[in-house]
Amino acid sequence: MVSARGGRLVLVLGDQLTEGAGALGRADQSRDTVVMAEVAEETGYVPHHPQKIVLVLSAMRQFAARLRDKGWRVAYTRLDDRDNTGTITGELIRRAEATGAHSVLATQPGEWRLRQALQDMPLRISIVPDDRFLCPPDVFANWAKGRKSLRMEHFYRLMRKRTGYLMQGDAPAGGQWNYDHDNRKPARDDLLREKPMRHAPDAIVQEVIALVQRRFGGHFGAIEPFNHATTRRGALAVLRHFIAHHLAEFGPYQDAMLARDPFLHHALIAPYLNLGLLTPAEVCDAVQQAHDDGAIPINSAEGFIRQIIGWREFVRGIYDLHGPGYADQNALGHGRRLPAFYWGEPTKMACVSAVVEQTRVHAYAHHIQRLMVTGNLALLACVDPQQVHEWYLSVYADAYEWVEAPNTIGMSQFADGGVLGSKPYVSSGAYIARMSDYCSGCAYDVKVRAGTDACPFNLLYWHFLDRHRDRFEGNARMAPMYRTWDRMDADHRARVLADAASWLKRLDAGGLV
Ligand code: FAD
Ligand code: DLZ
Ligand code: SF4
Repeated sequence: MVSARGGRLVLVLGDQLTEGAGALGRADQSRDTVVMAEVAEETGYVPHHPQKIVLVLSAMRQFAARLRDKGWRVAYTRLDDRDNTGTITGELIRRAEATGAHSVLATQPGEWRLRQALQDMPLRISIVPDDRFLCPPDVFANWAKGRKSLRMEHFYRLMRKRTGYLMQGDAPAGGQWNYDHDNRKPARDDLLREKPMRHAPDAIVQEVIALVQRRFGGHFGAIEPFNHATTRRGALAVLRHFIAHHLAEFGPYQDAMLARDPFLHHALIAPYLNLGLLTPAEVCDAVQQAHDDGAIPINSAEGFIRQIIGWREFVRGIYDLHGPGYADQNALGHGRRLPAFYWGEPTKMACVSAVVEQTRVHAYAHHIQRLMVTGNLALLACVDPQQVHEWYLSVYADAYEWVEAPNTIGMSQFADGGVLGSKPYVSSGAYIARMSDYCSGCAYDVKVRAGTDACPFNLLYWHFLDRHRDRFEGNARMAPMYRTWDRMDADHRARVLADAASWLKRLDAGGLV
């Protein structure tokens, strides 16, 4: 393919599938060539869940077809093309030689790894900001400058004022910034709860499923049934479905967990936001509109908008601000191997088993399942945070390092030493018992606090606090837990610690725990 005279290569990565944004928004259709490439380096930096690979490659192929229909010249490399160099930069160099293009226009990649690779490439490159985010990096950096600690809640208020979502003049709609106290209800099984939309794989998706089956069939995770949208039209339909059927109940039930309903009232849009098939602005506009129309109570509208303009933008800001190496941190010095049950081996813990199984089948778990079940257990069991990070980056359809690492390394594992959260998210089994129906089907007893029947979360919780006493005792939010522990009978405390140690020993020996 020969580029028009003076034309550039315009790089579109697999998670930059947004028309009119970043480099695409600045490209010249009459002269430039869009470069998209399925490459081994991207499909192989972690053992991605097969559904995630199918999703990304299918969405890339659908997007390239749409660009061509709209008159763009697209140089597209398929994973099994014979001359595929295996890397994004290799493909850019190859396309530059083939087309005679002298320079590359790119949107800043999400990951530091690729940002570095593009800078090191022997081609002239111009990198423009990723303007799909609502908070430009300099605004985040200015907000963070001089602050002793970075807390999402403070950043979120700035974002409410900047964007105007759910604002009445300078005041928050309804009089409060945050309605979380209305939002902690456990859920019940409900056959009438609307189920997720179905997305029948079209010819493009079926072809990619066959490719992924051949090349990545051995990875953890079921390939089929594959039920993700792969086009913008499909992603918009998921957003509309969520707003029509689930948003009103999103707030109250966002922390609830049910063994037989992995999705409850969650939006299921993170894969599409992260690929670029939806933008955060249009998602929030739609939620604001639904609230203005009177269909959505403020606690649900606020709870949802906070996730997008608060948490999502906040973790992006933290990742950008920290620089490369965010995921390498290990502030608590944890080193245990990630237990085999994270990869589907059996466990007696009903909660962990249910979350891992739905992850295998759907490449999905909602926030509280990630944070308070699998994340909580890994932290309590002192698992090496890099192995935890690799797991989360692999197994979810929405996982990209810029969003996954702050959530895992920071929020979930406290491995950044408290940059992202003021205290570690650890809990005993009581929290899981309150928010889910897992415990009724478990071999362990959540009410038992010591002995072989005791819920491991109960044992490990105190073991963790005891082990990290020096670090956390002085933390105002943790001090009450140490007071509770200290008030317990000394024999009981010794027994809990011994039982936790023997549970961990059985775990390390590969026993069924
Ligand atoms: P909903 O619960 O319906 O929430 C709506 C939207 O808000 C999400 O689609 C997402 O875009 C945004 N959101 C909510 N919470 C967060 C958050 N903490 N950080 C960023 N965005 C948020 N999210 C990812 O997109 N990719 C990841 O790789 C990822 N890894 C995570 C790892 C751990 C250990 C934890 C605790 C959380 C992680 N999250 C990640 C955040 C959250 O779990 C997912 O965004 C959410 O479960 C996606 O499902 P949903 O679309 O149904 O979200
Ligand atoms: C996740 C992913 C996968 C599995 N494959 C590709 C690919 O073949 N080509 C591509 O351009 N992007 C892919 N991606 C998304 C990238 O890994 C993503 O762009 C970087 O992690 C930066 O966020
Ligand atoms: Fe999980 Fe403990 Fe409940 Fe079992 S008893 S499901 S391990 S919280």
